[in-house]
Amino acid sequence: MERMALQQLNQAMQDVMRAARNRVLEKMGTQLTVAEKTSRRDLVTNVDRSNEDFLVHAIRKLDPAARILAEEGRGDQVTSMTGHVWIVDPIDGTMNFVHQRNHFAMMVGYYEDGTPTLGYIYDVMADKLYAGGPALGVTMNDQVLPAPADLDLADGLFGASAPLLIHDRFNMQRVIATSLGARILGSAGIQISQVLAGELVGYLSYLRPWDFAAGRVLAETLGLVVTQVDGTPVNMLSSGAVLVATKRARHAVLAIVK
Ligand code: 2AM
Ligand code: CA
Repeated sequence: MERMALQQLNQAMQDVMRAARNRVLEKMGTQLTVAEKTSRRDLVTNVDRSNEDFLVHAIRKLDPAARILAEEGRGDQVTSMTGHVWIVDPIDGTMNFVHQRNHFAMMVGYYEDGTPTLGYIYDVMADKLYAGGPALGVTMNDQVLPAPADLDLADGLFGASAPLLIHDRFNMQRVIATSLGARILGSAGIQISQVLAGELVGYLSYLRPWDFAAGRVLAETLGLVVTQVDGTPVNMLSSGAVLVATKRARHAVLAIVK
């Protein structure tokens, strides 16, 4: 897509994200319907579903060529990254949404023939919208977001997921012991946005495509790196342990992980 067209699409998508936020805030005042998916820790609510419907409908209107991979299944069967692929997580951190009414995000990533092109992470309660892509740069609420400093693991806080840390998967406890400390929030989107903002030097978690599709676009635009925990490239159509980090922190983490 041409730069002008991308700029217009980026503006329109930010409007869509803001409209989605307003709808979610309205629905938060009403009774939630909560269901378990694969376990009692894997939840979906009526708001996840209706927000996904809203986002999928809005994306199809903006981009008739869109093929949409969406967490709650409102999109398409996407089995290749060819063409215009949109990856949607309507509520990231649903456990937080249900129990805290805080610390959850909505996320959309757009890939053209597999190339990271546009990304959106909206921290709903903090009202912080991270948006952009390689051709446009990254903004937070329309202000240019500078690239974070390339800090080493030893010089910053590290975002973890509780299961990886508790079970010491990949030598996570050593990673944390090397950093200035662990921060665990329960939302991949919000923790990745903290890496974008330079508040964390990295984040490592077992993630599904919609958990990191938007974050990958934004992180790579800011000179951060997104890889699998073994250092190999991520695949946008499969789940895995994904590291988002500064270049120096990535180097340190990959030397520690097993
Ligand atoms: P979700 O709320 O969209 O499901 C919580 O630990 C973080 O990990 C959230 O970003 C959550 O996204 C995601 N998550 C929850 N269960 C997961 C699973 N089984 N595999 C991968 N990511 C998961
Ligand atoms: Ca979700």
